[in-house]
Amino acid sequence: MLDKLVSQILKSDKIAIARGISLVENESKDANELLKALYKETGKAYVIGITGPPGAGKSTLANYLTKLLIEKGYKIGVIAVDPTSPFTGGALLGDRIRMQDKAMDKGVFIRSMATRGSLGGLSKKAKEACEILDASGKDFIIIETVGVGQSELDIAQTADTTVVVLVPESGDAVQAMKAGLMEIGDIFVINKSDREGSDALGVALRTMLHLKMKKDGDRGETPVVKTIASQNKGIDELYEFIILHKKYLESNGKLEEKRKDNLIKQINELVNDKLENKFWTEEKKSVLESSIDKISSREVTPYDFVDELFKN
Ligand SMILES: Nc1nc2c(ncn2[C@@H]2O[C@H](COP(=O)(O)OP(=O)(O)O)[C@@H](O)[C@H]2O)c(=O)[nH]1
Ligand SMILES: [Mg+2]
Repeated sequence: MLDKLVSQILKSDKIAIARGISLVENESKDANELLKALYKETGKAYVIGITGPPGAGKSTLANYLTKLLIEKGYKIGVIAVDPTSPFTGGALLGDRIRMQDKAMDKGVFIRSMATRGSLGGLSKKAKEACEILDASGKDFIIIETVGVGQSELDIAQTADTTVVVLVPESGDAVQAMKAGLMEIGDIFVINKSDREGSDALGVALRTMLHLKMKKDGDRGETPVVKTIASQNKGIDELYEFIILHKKYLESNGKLEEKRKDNLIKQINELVNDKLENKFWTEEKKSVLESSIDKISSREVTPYDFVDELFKN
């Protein structure tokens, strides 16, 4: 059964891709086997991360960027990791593309992943979904995440190019810096440029990015692009900057370096998961449960308790 799924995914069959991602999402036992079987075929897609505050226009931007990439003849996968998306009433990813042109729908696979369980788990699942899309032969994969929590920043960081979307009303650039977005952005987008305050945000952003450049050197000024995503404006320019960044990474071995760093992180996470699962046997869990009162009443210290757990 798995063999068939693998070969269908490699043929870019949509239903098979969807099933594969469901296996990953549901933490099915087959998911690991599937990922193992596909691994050799991964590493070919270029991953674009789009992150920023809720409502900034990430989905709208992703939609038009997808459209542009499809028009250029590329095969695209889109993963939207947005725990808030069903409730914000924002643009539903993919709807616009589907409505505009049925033919365009062919080269694109779009999937939303919502929070089921922990966000940390979601970041792992999103990366695994990415591997499935990669193996299926997509040229570009776009991952949309809300840039608010650490694990979402983690997802954005695994992208080859990370696009940070800000809007005039989402507070100033200082806010973005606090959220850790300044550090991870390879390209900054000021969306909703039809609204007041976009020039001021641009000035503040450039000042901060200038300081950042002094710190990390050789790439030059980080690009800032103004867009009006809802009117499909500025997307061409964004695309140009993505390609420029891609060429920059590819030309100096940085892409390979970045991906190797990410692999080390991924392996660390897998080891941690495995160790944790192995460690917390049912017996240990019940020992913890029955000891918590003693620890809470200061009869036993957490430190001695853990030492004791490791002895068994
Ligand atoms: N005025 C204006 N509205 C926009 C622009 N881009 C997106 N929007 C709207 O902002 C809302 C949120 O967009 P959405 O793409 O769902 O944001 P996300 O939460 O970041 O994915 C939607 O109603 C969009 O139509 C823009 O450039 N200008
Ligand atoms: Mg969205």
